[in-house]
Amino acid sequence: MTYQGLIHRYGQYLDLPAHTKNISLLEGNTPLIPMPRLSREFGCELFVKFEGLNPTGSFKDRGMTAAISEAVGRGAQTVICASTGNTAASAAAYAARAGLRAVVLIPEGKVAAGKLAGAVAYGAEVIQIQGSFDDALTLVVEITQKTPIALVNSINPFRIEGQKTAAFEICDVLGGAPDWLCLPVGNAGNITSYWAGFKQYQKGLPQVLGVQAAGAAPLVLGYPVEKPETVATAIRIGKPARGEQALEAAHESNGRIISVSDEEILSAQRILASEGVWVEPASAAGLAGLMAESVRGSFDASGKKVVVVCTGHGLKDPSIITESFQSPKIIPMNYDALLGMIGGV
Ligand code: AN7
Repeated sequence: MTYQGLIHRYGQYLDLPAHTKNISLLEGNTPLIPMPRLSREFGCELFVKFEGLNPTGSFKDRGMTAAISEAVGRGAQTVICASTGNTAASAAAYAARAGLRAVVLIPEGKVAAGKLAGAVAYGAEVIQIQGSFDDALTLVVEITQKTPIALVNSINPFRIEGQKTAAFEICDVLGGAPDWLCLPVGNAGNITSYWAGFKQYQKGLPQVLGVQAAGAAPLVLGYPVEKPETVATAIRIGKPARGEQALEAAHESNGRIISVSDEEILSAQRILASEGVWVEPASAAGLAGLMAESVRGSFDASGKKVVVVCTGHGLKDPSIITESFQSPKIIPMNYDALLGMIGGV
């Protein structure tokens, strides 16, 4: 049978109410890409779970199919979220599919071009707030408590239900859980979901390495960050809604949550791209964390199965790349000029 999306594929494992009306863009079923060069370097079997290949270009679609399906089934007419960008684009697409109105709140000037364009293209009402993601989330929580507007941030438990499916897919492909799972941590919905998913599926448990950006690392510091800053705008979050659960996942799995610098994130982004996988900066944090840990000698990957979760596509944030190189050279339209430019072949 052809693939029919996550609720169809894994619905029996998802705690969704009976009124749920399946709204799907055939999300999920993303590839677990072997990375032979990185595997050799670390002496392990390293895979990238490339979540950038979801319908709107990020892992958020897994939770959004569930959240929107539940909301539309219960008769909601408007959904709202705060977002660093990917949630906004995903909510906009699934709301469009369901015929709902979507309102998305984003931090002014801090959302990557591909995400903002996505939200607009899918027809969401996009509002910038003069504040951070955390401020936007506070507003969204208040308005959904006082009005019938449905909240689709990952505080919504159905988002977590949907996002558990990534853990199921990894187990199904590998025939069990990997030894390590490395992933970025922002609002901490994803790490919470993976851990819940692995526990529920009972095909083994990975150790979890959660990775925050150094300028937005409340879970490493142990207190909220008032003014988070990082090149990885997706995880520019100072007060994660599911922070406690993220720490629990790290602790229970005998893993940890660490932080990496923006330079380490961008370097990991380049390394992934050099093996054919272009991800947005935040999505490279998992690999950056793995690299930082192995340089410190606190991570022995040898002989292990390691899954690095790459949460969003590189196309989401092209300016990170285009700002760092000069425009391609221009030549006259003739063969000699071309050969001259290419040089020795
Ligand atoms: C590419 O879109 O919070 O720890 O509003 O876009 O589950 O928050 C995005 C988060 C990692 C962190 N990678 O996941 C939003 C938003 C990418 C992301 C994360 C995000 P969580």
